[in-house]
Parts: sequence; C-alpha cells; structure tokens
Amino acid sequence: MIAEAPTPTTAQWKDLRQWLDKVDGLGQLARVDDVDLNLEACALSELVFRKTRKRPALLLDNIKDYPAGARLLLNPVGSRDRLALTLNLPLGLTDLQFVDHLRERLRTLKPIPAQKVSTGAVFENVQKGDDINLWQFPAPFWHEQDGGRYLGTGDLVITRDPDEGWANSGTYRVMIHDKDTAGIYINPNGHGSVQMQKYFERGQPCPVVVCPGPDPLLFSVSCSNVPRGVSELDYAGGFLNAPVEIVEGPLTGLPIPANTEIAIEGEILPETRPEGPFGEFHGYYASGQQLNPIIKVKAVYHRNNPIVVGVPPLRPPSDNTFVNLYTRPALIWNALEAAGIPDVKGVWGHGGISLFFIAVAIHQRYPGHAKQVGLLVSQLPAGVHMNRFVVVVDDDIDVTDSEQVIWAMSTRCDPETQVDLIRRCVSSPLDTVLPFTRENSQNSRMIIDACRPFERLKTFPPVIRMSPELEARVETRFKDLLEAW
Ligand SMILES: Cc1cc2nc3c(=O)[nH]c(=O)nc-3n(C[C@H](O)[C@H](O)[C@H](O)COP(=O)(O)O)c2cc1C
Ligand SMILES: [Mn+2]
Repeated sequence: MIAEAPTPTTAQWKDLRQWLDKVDGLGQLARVDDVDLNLEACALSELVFRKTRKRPALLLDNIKDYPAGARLLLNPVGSRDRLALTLNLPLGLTDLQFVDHLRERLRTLKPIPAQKVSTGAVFENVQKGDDINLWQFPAPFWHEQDGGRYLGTGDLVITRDPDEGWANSGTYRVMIHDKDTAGIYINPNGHGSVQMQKYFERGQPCPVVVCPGPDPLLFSVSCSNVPRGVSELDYAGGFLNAPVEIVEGPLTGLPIPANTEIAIEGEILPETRPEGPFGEFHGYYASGQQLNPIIKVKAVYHRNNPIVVGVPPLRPPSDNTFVNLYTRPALIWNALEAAGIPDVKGVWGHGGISLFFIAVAIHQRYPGHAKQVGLLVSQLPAGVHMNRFVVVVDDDIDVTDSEQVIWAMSTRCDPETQVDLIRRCVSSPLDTVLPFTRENSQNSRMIIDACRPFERLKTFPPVIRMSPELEARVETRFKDLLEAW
C-alpha cells in the first residue's frame, strides 16, 4: 500500500566484519577505547541510544582489563537505516513504510537451506579441556542489580529438535558461571526450550552451540518470531538471497555460521544453578534469581581478535527492543491478511516496545470488523506473547503516532460498550504484574475498539480537518512566515 515491494538483492557482506565495513561506510560506526565492562559499557550504550542523533553502532577495543583486539560491539542495529541495511531493505523509510516493506519481504520470503562448507574462520582458534576459559571474552556486568556477567545477549543459541531434525537458532541470555560453565534462560514457549525439554525427557543432555558474536542479520532473525520448524539460519538465507555458510560442529553436528566470531559447543544439562537477576527488555529486573539449566562447555572456537555482540536490555525504547519494533507489526499485519481480514492499513507497537500495546489501523468494512481484528491480534502467535492492550483505530489515524492513537481512544471509544477484557492468556514468567512462576504465567488483556462505531459512521461528528487544497494554498501564501518561525 505505501511503497512498492523492494527488489531483493544479494546482501553485500559475508560476516560481521564485512557488515561493520558497510556500517562504517554509512557513517554509523563509532570506535571507542578504554571502556570499563563493569556497568560503564551498558550506560554508554543507553546514553548513545537516548542522546545522540545518529545512534551509531559502538565498537569497543582496548577494553579495560582485556587484551587489545578482544572487542565488544554495542548498539548493532539501533538505527532504522542500520536495521534496513541489515535486513536488505531500502534506507530512508518512515516507521510505517519500514513495517510495510518488511511485511512484503516476509510474505514472499523463501528460506534458503544453509550451505555446508568444509571449514571457516571460526576455527582459527580451537580450545578444549583445560584451555577453555569463557572469561577470556568481553562479557559485561550490564546493570547494577544483575547477578553476574552475561556473555550472551545479542547471541545465537543453536539446538536441534530430536524428533523432527530441524535446527533452531534463538537469542537467549547466557551468563558465565565459571570458566567452562554458563547459565541460560529460555522462555518456556521458546523453540529452544521445547527442544531442550525433549532431550531432558529422554534423560539426555541437550547439544548446543552458542555464538555470542553473530552477523547482525542472524541475530535479528534469531530474536524475532520465525515459524516453528524453520531454521533461522535458512530464514536468514532468504533475506540475503543466498545461503548462509555453515560448518558442522565437530562435537554436536550442529550448524555453526562458518565465519562467526565465537562458537561455544557443549551440552545443556537439566542440572540447575542460580541465574540472574537480570535487567530485562521491558525495563525491570523481573525474574529475580532463578534456578536455570547450565551449559557445560566442551569446546570453544574463535576468530583472531574476536568480537562479542552486546545487546543489553534496557528501559524501552532501546537497542534491545528496536528489531522487534518492526518485525512484530510486520508479522501481525501479514497474519491478519493471511487470515482473510480485509483493509488493514497499519500496525504498530507503542511505548518503545512492540508487544504490550499494539495499535492496528483499519478501514472499517462491516459491523464487527474492528472487534474481530482486536481479538485476533491479541491471540496471534506473533502478537500473543505478553500482550496487554490492543487498540483498533480508523485509518485516518496515524497508527505510529501515540498522540493520535490516544486521541482516537479518547474521542471514539465508549469504554462500557467498546472495551473487552480477555482473561488467562499467554504471557511470560517475566510479566511484571504476575507472580514469577512458569506455571502461572497467564495474564489478561484489554481489547479497545477506538474506531467510530460502525453504525454511526455516517453520523459521527466530523473531524476538524483542513482540506488538502486549503492546506496547500495557505502554506504557499504564508511560506515565508512558516519558514521564518
Ligand atoms: C536482545 C534480545 C535478548 C533476548 N533474550 C532472551 C532470553 O534471554 N530468553 C528468551 O527466552 N528470549 C529472549 N529474547 C526473545 C527471543 O529471542 C525471541 O522470543 C525469539 O523469537 C526466540 O527464538 P525462538 O522463537 O526460536 O524460540 C531476546 C530477544 C532479544 C531481542
Ligand atoms: Mn525458532
């Protein structure tokens, strides 16, 4: 509706380092020396996101207490143009145009199977047994109340379904316990969690590979909602229009991106240790300290001078919530269309995060259209996770503009007749308003029909709005005044 579908082109980079050259070429890479990973790195990441105009990616080198060359990349995809570059989309789009382009791309995207190659740069250094030491990599202590140092925030956690054979790659947090042990937290409905549980039910450990320094495309795909049964590595190939090159993990047989910075191969055990607390993506330390499974590391592979990618959760909006700000609305929009819903004109998540407060604009076609959309969005796989409010507005409202959405709620919605509460829906143990247990993570949600009532469309008070002709005429006539002030 907004822009023509972009022609997919083959992306011009093969790994994180070539991607960094592209970002440098855009003028969006800042290099910083001498940063302290104890709290300072996270604070710097947040301030760059909040206070700079360009929101550059930050490449930290000569990190305090680490050898030169051990690097940390912060804010990888925290600008719209950097995310567009990463997802192979045009630069310079507005928020809604970005969602519209992305949904078009996702609608036609065909996964391309990852291609096995004989070796890769990831094997430049191989460590086993006593040589394994996770502390060698820059793993920040991110937030003041965290329970440890997290090596995995912008990572890939690769596992395989023991029944169905497909490999999943999800972004899940990984905290270092000791030199060859890490803790992992996976939400119960995460694909990696389901696969892990299947191994545990058979009394087996779950083979795993953690890549804490991935290509930002693989990261962006691994932290968004890719359908069950599809490998994120194949899905990323669809974005690139070329297969992702992988090597086989020597111990696990799992796919490892051939030129990724670091790959940690091992097993997730059902054995638990205290993990967290951790400052979470919604802006709270929500889960306290939990007993979570551990990863026993069997081998570490890394490139020379490896780069860790850090995407610390912060109070939204942040670099951490940025990717899904676009992917979730795009997926919801596509799912509504796939369900046969006509005339969806825009989808956007408000509050700097895409899941809690979702607004959808429609051109109303029939009585009940708005309610149907609201209920569906609140339960779609792409929208259900931790959602709390869904607002449906008419398409004269800019769905990405919070002021306009709230104006529509204030002037077109009678709460008694246009608001519904739906109870016991899918949420998360990280939901701030629930007791933090895995068994009890069901929340309620509010469906707000903020459209003009269908039966009053013709008689509803007209909006005060100048005609395009009047606007153009007055703007031309008073151009000097408007520009001078
Ligand atoms: C930076 C970042 C960190 C994340 N950390 C976690 C995490 O620690 N645990 C988790 O379950 N989900 C986490 N997520 C969300 C998952 O990556 C997301 O739900 C993804 O779809 C999981 O992949 P899956 O669908 O294959 O399970 C994170 C997302 C982002 C953007
Ligand atoms: Mn998945």
